[in-house]
Amino acid sequence: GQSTQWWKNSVVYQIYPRSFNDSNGDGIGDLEGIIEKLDYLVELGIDVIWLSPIYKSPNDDNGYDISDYQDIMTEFGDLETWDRLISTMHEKGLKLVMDLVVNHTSDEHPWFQEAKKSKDNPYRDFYIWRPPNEDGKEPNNWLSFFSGSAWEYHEPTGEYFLHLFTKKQPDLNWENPEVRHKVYDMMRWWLDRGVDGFRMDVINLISKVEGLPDAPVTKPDDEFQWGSDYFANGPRFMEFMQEMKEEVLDHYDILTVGETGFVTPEEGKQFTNEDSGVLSMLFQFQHMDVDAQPGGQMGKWEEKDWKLTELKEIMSTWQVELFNKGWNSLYLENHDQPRSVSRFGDDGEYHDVSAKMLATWLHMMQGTPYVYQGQEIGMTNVHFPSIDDYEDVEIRNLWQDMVVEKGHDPDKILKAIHEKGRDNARTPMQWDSSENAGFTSGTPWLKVNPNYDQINVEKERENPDSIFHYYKKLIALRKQHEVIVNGDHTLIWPEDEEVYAYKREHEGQKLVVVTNWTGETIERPWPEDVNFEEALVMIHNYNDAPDASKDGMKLRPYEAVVYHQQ
Ligand code: TEU
Ligand code: CA
Repeated sequence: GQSTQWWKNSVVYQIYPRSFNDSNGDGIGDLEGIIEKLDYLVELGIDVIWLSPIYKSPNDDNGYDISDYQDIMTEFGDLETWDRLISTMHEKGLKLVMDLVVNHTSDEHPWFQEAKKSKDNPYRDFYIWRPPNEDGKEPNNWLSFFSGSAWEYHEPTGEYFLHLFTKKQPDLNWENPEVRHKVYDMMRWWLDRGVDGFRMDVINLISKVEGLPDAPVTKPDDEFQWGSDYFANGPRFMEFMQEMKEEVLDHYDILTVGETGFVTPEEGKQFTNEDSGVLSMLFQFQHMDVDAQPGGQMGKWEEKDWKLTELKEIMSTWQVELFNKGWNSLYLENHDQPRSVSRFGDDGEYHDVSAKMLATWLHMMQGTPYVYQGQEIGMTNVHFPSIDDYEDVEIRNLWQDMVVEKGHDPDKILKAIHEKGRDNARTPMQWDSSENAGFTSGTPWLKVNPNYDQINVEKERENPDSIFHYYKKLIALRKQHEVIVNGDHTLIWPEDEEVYAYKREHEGQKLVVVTNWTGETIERPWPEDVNFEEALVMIHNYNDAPDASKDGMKLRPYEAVVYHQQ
């Protein structure tokens, strides 16, 4: 390939367009709204924008159900606006990464519209169809990511089609070379239009195990079972990706990031390997599962007590395993995850320091950091009082399945939604303290978080000690110190359940990152191989100096400090 690996020095900002900025008062964010805010992102210092899907879509899953890959969602604008967006971005030195959703299409995509016409339609084999089983039921017992069976019966042709997500998101049949080549053509079309890379949605689900065997019964009371063994990292995944690489990726100097749940560091190393790999980097999910019960997608709704040492084990394994072999992406939030300050920090008393602590902890690691819109101002989870306030199809299906059909306690399910629901990340961006947080002059498609008068961009920009200005510093530091990009990674005090500390080293430069994950003041010895006289504070999340001496340090609630020694 001709990759210059520019993405190793980059920081990416994710925009969920529907919730970012509405330019015309219809309550829905749009491309024009993004153009209006580009200078804000330049000020923050990021290099790349990853845009969640903006293609034509009936919006069953907010754009992750695409009905035309080569046109823009009506609510978001049109291709002319998109051209203006990317050219304005390029003028300002920003790159654009688009979402590539090719495990499935919308059922309103012309391919599916054709496919469902008859069994011998030329497009039939673009999707995965099976006749009913012997009992006239679903072809297998697979559970959908979004509750219920992963199969939907199509009466007129007497067959079921597979949909790992909603029934309006039929899975494409990647075994069919025509499907693959249509996808590659479409990718080239966007790349030739100037796109700087792709974030590949659930890309490691594209190859399913032959015969689509029943999943093992792990929940005997449930009708459908979690089948990821048969659809994640499937037998032909690497082959398909190698083909995509040869036909498309290798011909452009781009960033590719695979959204790959269910991958281990070993697989991650293979997928992102500089010579034989197929992606610049990937999103692993092990750290996002640290507070979820095992057993697949539904596990996230069940609370789990977790220990800091578990997170250390996960993160340091990724850091160490991929060092000089592959490349990590670093994230704590995206449009599918709850807000990190609510989840891992403290969104009450210690809101500001804990948001800064988490940012420090993440941004000082090796990899490409991703900032999700609103993370840079410490946006929090939302606790809507009623299920009717929620829009997300995963949440709605969960409610239908658990409360309406199975009779579970609604309060318990609502609580789980407050903790983990995807709409936590999707409430409109909080720009200022005017009505609807300055997001729209109309009625927002999803309610704003009522704390917008406290937490918003305008306030954050005015206050030099804000989370926003802290993010700016962190992003700038990465550009100034090579050790942040290239240093190796060693855990300090791996058994510690309260303090997460690690060391980065590169060509005589040393960084020591010390973060307190509790709301208590705690004492620790001065880290062993750091010279107290020589160590300088590179960044620190309290306004006064850290309380440290040769003999030890006192860490206040959620305190984070980075020492630099050269
Ligand atoms: O998400 C894939 C995925 O696995 C999600 O179901 C994720 O685990 C979940 O949202 C967290 O519980 C991608 C997109 O990011 C998501 O928005 C889409 O709904 C999904 O694919 C289908 O395209
Ligand atoms: Ca709009």
